[in-house]
Amino acid sequence: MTQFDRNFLWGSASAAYQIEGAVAADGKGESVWDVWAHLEGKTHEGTNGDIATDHYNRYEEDVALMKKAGLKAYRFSISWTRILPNGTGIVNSEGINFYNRLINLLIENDIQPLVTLYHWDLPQTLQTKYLGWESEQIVHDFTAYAKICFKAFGDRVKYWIVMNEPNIFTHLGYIMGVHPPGKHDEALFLKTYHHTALAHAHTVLAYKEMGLEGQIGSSIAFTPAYSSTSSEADQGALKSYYDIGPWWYLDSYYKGSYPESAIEYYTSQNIEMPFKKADFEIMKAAAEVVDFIGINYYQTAMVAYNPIDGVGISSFNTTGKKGTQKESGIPGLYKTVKNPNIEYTDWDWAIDPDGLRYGLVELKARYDLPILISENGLGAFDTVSSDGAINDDYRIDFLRAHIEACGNAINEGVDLLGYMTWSFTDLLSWLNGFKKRYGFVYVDFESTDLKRIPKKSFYWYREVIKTNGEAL
Ligand code: BGP
Repeated sequence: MTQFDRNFLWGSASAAYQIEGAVAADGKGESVWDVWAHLEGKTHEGTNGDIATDHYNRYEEDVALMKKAGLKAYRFSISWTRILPNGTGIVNSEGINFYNRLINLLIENDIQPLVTLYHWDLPQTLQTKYLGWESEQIVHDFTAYAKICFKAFGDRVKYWIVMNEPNIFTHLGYIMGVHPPGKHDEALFLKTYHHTALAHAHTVLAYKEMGLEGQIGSSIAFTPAYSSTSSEADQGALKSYYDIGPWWYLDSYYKGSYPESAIEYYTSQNIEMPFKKADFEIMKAAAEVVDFIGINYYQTAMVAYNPIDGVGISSFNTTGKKGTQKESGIPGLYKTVKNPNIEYTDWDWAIDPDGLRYGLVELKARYDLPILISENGLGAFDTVSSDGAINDDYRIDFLRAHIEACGNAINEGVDLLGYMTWSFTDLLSWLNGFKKRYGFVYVDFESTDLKRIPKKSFYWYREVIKTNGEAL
């Protein structure tokens, strides 16, 4: 049995756009998501975060529920446009006040705040002015915003997550075209990703220069993979998958370089590389002082060789109609195929707890840094039974198996700082609307009072935390 460290951070995570609502309250500026979600046909059932769970107005009730659940940590993101309505320039003191109130309340309730600086809600002004992440100017402006946050909250916030899933928002925004700004351009994808890596590096260095007491890292969406057979072709596909995918994303943040074989691949496709030599000095300097790797883990992939006339990137299942996800890949390199050995969620995400152990062990071997699981959870359709209860045993099973996997990884030498479930309350899913639920607390989105009801999993997680992972 695993002994979780006594300071192990048991918690849950959220993001500003997905919970706060109050999109124009108290001087908040517009973000790219405030605009995107209102464009015809961009989100499932036309949902948006205008109200979301109304956490901005109900944070006291939400923190009281967190206290009741016994959370040791709560990860949330700061909305850049609450602090700087136009992305740069004048600071909106009401934005600072809101996060001060939230942070102080968490601390009063013995809940450690883990703060994400960027969870995708880019100020619209910067998108309009210089195309946001496409311009290197963003690196400067982001770092300036981060420093404002460090100054305002750094005396109390001891864990900072600079970027949330830069690999996802650039891929969805610049290859698949389903997140803002809705483009399909591989060179821009590489460029914007590189700018996130630079923004992360400059921010980490700025934080260290300020001499504040705390830890800093970024969270990457990590999907470990297996090859579909042991054939040379499939093994080669697996290597391509890792070099173009996870290692590209993680090496740039945590080694300060990109995998050579992936650079060769892009060059062979005549895609211009976005970096300058000097960038790597900054990235390497940050990689030397960064404190932890954040990973958001939901699933694994199974990878097979993809012939040159094979499948390209395909859209994904956003409806929850199981079995509608198609194969997707890069012709000539690899494609993801269905794993016959495991179950899938209604959104066709592979349920693979041991993949978490395996992935953590891989990360330990490659980077040898402490790791924070900054997201893990099950998106499902929940129903309220006639007695008012939400019996989400499937979520309990999912989380139990993943916590066991954390324990196994710790036993294999992984230094794990904590485990944040996605999410605490139900919230808005960017592309899947309000029906794909992840929370311990049900939110009745049909009612105007957005009533909160703790689910069965709420009480289960409370016991897990109380016993420090013994009562699973
Ligand atoms: C991660 C994001 C979260 C959250 C989660 C669940 O990629 O960091 O913001 O949305 O995934 O994803 P989804 O809402 O698509 O089910």
